[in-house]
Amino acid sequence: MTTYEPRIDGGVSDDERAWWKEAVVYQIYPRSFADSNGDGFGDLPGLINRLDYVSSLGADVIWLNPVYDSPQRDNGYDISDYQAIHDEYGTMADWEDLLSEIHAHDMKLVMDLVVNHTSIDHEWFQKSRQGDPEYEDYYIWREGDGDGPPNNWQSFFGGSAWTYDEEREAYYLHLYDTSQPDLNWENEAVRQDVFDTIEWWLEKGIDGFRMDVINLLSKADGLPDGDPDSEWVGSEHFIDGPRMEEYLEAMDEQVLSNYDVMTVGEMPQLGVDEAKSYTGTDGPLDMAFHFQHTKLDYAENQRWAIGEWDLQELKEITDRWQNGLAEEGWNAIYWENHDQPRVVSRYGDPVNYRRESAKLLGTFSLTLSGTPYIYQGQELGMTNSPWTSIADMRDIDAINHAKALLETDDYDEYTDIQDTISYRSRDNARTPMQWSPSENAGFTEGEPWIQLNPNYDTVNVGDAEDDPDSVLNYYRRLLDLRDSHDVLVYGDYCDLLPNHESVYTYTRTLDTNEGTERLLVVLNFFGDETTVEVPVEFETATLLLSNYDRDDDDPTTVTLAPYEARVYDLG
Ligand code: TEU
Ligand code: CA
Repeated sequence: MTTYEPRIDGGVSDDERAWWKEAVVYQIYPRSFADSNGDGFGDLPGLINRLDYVSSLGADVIWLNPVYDSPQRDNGYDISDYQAIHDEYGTMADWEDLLSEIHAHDMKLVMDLVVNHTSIDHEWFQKSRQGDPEYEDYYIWREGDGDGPPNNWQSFFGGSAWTYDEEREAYYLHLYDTSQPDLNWENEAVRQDVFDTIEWWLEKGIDGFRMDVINLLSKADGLPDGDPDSEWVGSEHFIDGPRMEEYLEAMDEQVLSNYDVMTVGEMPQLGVDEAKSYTGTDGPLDMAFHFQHTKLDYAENQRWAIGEWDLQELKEITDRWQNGLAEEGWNAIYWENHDQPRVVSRYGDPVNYRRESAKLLGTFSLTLSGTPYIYQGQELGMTNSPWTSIADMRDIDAINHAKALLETDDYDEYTDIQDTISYRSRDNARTPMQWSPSENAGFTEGEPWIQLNPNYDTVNVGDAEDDPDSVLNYYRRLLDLRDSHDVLVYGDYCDLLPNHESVYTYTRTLDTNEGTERLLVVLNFFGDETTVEVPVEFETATLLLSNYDRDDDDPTTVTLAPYEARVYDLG
């Protein structure tokens, strides 16, 4: 395990410093990372073989998506045993090897914690549905309202959030798939079991948790109907619910605070004020994922409708979060994860400027205030895949929504909805990691569980390693830059041109005992060349990094090529 050593004296107080603020996190979706035994399914031994690669990127922490025992209806977010490893991933001994290998590489391991719901296959649910007195209240069971479900809440994956169970003769609540019943956090025994599970993993020596939909744990008293017109019906009654603070504080006090670990909450519909109380000085969590910047390309607030995105809106959101958490709380910065389409295909140009726009978007993530997260393949500039038939898709969310759209009178066949579904499907993030141009991109020697992105012949680790100009090697420079500049971690953020339509430019500033450190970031978010006057005063300026070959140190009048990114040191 690494111990923290401050990189420069002064400026930042010891209280303010934390290893998880200085870390860059690399997210691994193990099912799609590396297959060691030819069954087409990524596994832990495969991942262990690739740790040199992850470490060569400069990552400090690995966040591993769920590898617990699961029927895999939602790829492991439906857990049937919290203390066992799913067969296809390997054994608990493999997992222990993984942990010690990660530590031997001087990195840390953050596990996924999915405790809003379990799988219906979990023993707790099996006993609960049978009415076992010890477990009958482990889930949220209700009588129907007449012939229908107890209320109008919707599942995030579509349809009612309630399913009738013949055995129990009652409805159970599931905010996600029908196979993912919500745990009843009101029941103290549930909380205790979850806290024990958390402790069990912490005792194994892990370094933290990413907490799945953690602001959904507390549901409003009486489970009232939700506004039928809202984006997610019922959400005002189950997001940031009345007992959230109490639950998380108990979790922190009883278990988390006894360990030096990091926690990041995944929080749908999170706003800055809530984030402040979850992650501020007295808050139970270190940081939280919000979703505001992942909705820029929604049309009319609808996930299954695609709209044009607007740089102005990205700036408003970013300014709100950067400034809002400047004094209290901490940001988690990301573009991609296993639920998001590939960012180059959303906010870049995957056809004409794939490399340039991938590097630009990376520059943005790695130069903001907050802990940056990189999702596997993002560092290669991986793109969305063509999904020409529903049969090729694996994501329960995309498949459900595709079927629901086809049941309406608006569409007849898949080709009518293909543009939307294939753009938004979470499968875009889940195609196998592209290691080489050889068969199946070097991911597996068998039949992959999901089709590969056909562009692996040109977008892959092997080719990127050999090319000094690759997206991969640019990401390495970005991580180096962050590692060698405290100002990128602790500096203040200031948006210099909040109203500019195509250029995003900001400074990061940090007072230290050795003077003021200041970096300037200038980003052209579009495919047209543009000249910008940057309103900044300085004595000396040095260009530290660009995604084009540049040797011009003047940051005041800058002509930027398509998707050009520059980072200057303002002395
Ligand atoms: O996702 C929760 C969730 O609802 C969002 O991530 C959602 O996908 C996003 O807002 C879309 O823009 C988590 C897991 O990350 C996901 O893989 C699981 O399916 C889900 O919880 C249920 O456990
Ligand atoms: Ca395998």
